[in-house]
Amino acid sequence: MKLYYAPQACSLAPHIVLRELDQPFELIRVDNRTKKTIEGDDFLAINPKGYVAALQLDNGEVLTEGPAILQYLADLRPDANLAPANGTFQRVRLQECLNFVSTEIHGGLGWLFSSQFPEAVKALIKEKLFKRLAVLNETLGRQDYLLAGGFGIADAYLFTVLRWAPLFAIDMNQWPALVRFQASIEQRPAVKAALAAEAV
Ligand SMILES: N[C@@H](CCC(=O)N[C@@H](CS)C(=O)NCC(=O)O)C(=O)O
Repeated sequence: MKLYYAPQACSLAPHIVLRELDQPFELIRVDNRTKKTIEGDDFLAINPKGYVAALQLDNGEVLTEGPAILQYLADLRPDANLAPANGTFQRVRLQECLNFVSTEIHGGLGWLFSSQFPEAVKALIKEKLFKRLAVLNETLGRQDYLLAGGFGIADAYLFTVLRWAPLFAIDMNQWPALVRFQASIEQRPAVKAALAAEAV
């Protein structure tokens, strides 16, 4: 498998999960500005959407969209318990969680990267985002992970996108459970290895 990634980007989540699962994989860096891989290949030919993460399977198929990639990976090794089994209600809870992280947190923070938005628009985005972060703070004040069953793919995803918050002068200390969550996930050997491999 090949994981196309950009440092600090949302592709860190599948990167962490690949390492959590001890899956052999090749890490291929993409320049999001030029849409070229580190080897000079045209990334748009690999993923016409032009964004990371993209996972190329050994049969050549390319899978995109973080929540789909994460679930595909978790299902390769059900014994690792990174996702509840397909067909169970808990799996639907996981999908609820992945969708929340994707649309409300990743989506919200993602807009803040835009240099074209006026500050007033960014303030509105932050106002909405902060309400979502307060909900997560409450959940993670009650339990160590997003789903009660232990560390899973949604945690890797949330950890990844929350790392962007300080880039936008968001003081995470207003959500102490999120600060604790970030610190605890960062201690995982797979997370340390992924961060080191991305050199961030
Ligand atoms: N819907 C996609 C969004 C992926 C995404 O936002 N990727 C960002 C990095 S976090 C990216 O590569 N952006 C470059 C671009 O849009 O040109 C997903 O959930 O995987």
